[in-house]
Amino acid sequence: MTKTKRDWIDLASKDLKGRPVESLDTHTPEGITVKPLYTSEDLPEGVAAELPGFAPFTRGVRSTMYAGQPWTIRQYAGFSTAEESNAFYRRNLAAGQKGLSVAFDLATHRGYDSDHPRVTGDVGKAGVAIDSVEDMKILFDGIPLGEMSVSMTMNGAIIPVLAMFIVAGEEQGVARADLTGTVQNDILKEFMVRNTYIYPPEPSMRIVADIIEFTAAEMPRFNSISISGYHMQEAGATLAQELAYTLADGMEYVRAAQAKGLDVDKFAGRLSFFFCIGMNVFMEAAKLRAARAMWSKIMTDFGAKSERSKMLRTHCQTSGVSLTEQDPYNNIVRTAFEAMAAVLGGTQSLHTNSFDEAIALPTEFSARIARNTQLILAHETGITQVVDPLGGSYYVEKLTADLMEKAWELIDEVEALGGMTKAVEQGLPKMRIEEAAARRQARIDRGEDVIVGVNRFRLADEPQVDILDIDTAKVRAGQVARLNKMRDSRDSKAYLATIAALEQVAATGQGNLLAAAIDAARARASLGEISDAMERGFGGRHHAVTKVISGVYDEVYREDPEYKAIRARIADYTAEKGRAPHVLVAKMGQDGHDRGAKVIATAFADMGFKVDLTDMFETPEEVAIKAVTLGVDVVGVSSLAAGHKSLVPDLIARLRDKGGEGIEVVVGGVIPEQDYAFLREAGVAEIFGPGSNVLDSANAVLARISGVLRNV
Ligand code: MLC
Ligand code: 5AD
Repeated sequence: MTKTKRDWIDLASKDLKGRPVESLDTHTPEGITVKPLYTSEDLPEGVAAELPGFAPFTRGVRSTMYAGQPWTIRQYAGFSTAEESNAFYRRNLAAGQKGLSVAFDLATHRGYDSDHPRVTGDVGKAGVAIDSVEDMKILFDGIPLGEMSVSMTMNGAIIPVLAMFIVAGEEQGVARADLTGTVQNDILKEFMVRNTYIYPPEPSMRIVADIIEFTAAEMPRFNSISISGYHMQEAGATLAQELAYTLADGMEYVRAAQAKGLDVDKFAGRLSFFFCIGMNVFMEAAKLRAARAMWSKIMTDFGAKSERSKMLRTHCQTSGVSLTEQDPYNNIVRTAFEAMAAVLGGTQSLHTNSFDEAIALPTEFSARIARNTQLILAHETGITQVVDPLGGSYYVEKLTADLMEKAWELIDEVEALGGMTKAVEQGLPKMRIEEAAARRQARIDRGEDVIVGVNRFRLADEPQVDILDIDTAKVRAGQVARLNKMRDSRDSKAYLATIAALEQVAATGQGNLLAAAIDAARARASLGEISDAMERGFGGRHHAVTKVISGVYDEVYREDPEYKAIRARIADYTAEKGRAPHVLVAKMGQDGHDRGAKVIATAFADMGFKVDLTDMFETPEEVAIKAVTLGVDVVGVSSLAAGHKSLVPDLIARLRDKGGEGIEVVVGGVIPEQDYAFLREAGVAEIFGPGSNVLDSANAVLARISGVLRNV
């Protein structure tokens, strides 16, 4: 006799020895309840009839998907100089990589030439240093730009970088109409999470629209934007938030382009997307399916007629934040599962992270394993043979629908504020993501979210892995020499005229910024000079307001005995001294990753510390002045872009100069073990690497402060 759901519940209750079946339900951070069993009753209406290649594209944007053509293996990479990165790209392409994806250093991202005094610690560090067309030509030397599709992750300094790419193409003999690739050009999420903005939101949105306009008219094979949720998940967003805010950003860009009078079908087919793929395998695959269905509806509502305009084509990258410094070879396994989820979700292009990611940039060895993870998926697993293999899964179809529902709610909230530009100005999405990040950290610290090798199954002895270290001083010297040579040999009249014209386009709002910048790049204006011209035209750079949110950590931790104990210790300290222990959480250099700093600030404030946050992108000098003026006990530096070896000793020296020698300096973030001795030698009191428990860190900091005051 056919069994019913009722029969299953009875059987399960018996197996659970009387515990209700609902006790197996899990409640995800997205607000979705996941049940232990899904059946045909859970299948949303209409899904059985859906086919790939047709709107709403839930099952994939291509009719045959990987059976017809596999996804693009596109590894994000860049370090040191254009020469070194070029050689690295060529080796990778020879070994099976299919597309390029350029990582620029933070100086370039923020529109500074390598000789700018604010970027001494950043040149060539987290990506390749590019100052001019000359560098760009070297970067793609021997790589035919008419054939190889190139993605460039650039947002703040997108105008000079894309201009230089176009000129490098010209000088290779490739017309701009034949260039193929993608630029990230997604500024809204920079204001929300990634922080490599340069100008205020309004001129920044104009830049995006100008690029969409220019590429729609002149570069038919080029994707004008890569609307990115990746960094939201990295910053702690739930998958529903990542999905919703990414699509809401997309809607805002469509509006910006339409406001320029562009016909939606003329540009929408070259909008592309970028998502993060974390460890929740089925939820991640469902997220990509949901994203496609939602975008198809959104674009239909925007009046798109062409099917191509309604296709959400996406790149994916496995999650950096899911990787651990502890027992790092586990990261190979994590990345493989995440890559599989991306492929099950139907991505067009994929980057797989290297296992040493939580420690440093990939080495040749770790990059090989990361790439081979995709080659094995594509060639050995049989996963490419069938389109949307999860289609019709009761669970995945229901998750797809659940995620859509959650995401529509969040989109409605943003729309009610007047769209994403307004929502970003008011800080709503950023705040929601920071709350989610603090909750996640608290769940990890409490062991509710298990991370193998970190909060469970920890090794007694950690293996040391070889890491890539960049000599920034050497890279910088080479860059400065090349810049000087270019400045000395260029036609200064042409340079001045094109720069003045660009400034004029920026100031008046008349004309296309990219078109003007191409002329300047051709006349050998540097990246910094092009950025500065626009800055003058727009009337200045953007300064973000940093704020400590409170209460989130407390909400999760309130009843925790260890949390209560540290709160009590801080309360005692405060009563005894007549003031709370005071911490300045600092970000220095061009490192924009502020999730860690925000989580620490929130948690420490909830425990009873007095907490101040510096602005983003401070110099050591500025942080030292702030610390001394505020009279803090400790400066906590958060470093995720490898600048710690130059910035932290500099900070300690400046504190000493300014009478702040009693102020302790602690450092947290991506700090390789190899650097611990160096930092301690420089005077760092405590180091908290990735995976540090926040309560332990707080105890250590408090002990330091108490000790310091006893010594006085
Ligand atoms: C593909 N094609 C098919 C097919 N599959 N045709 C028929 N049948 C099939 N089964 C065709 C496509 O139509 C297309 O042509 C061509 O083949 C290429 O396929 P694609 O699917 O468009 O792939 P690709 O060129 O790789 O483009 C993928 C993309 C693009 C659209 C997602 O935007 C992209 O490459 N994005 C990468 C972004 C990236 O690397 N970002 C890194 C961020 S790192 P046609 O004519 O239709 O184009 C980062 C970290 C940080 O941000 O913070 O620093
Ligand atoms: N090379 C390779 N991967 C990089 N990432 C960032 N910079 C580089 C680079 N230069 C990766 C890391 C990080 C994510 C944002 O991108 O995985 O987590």
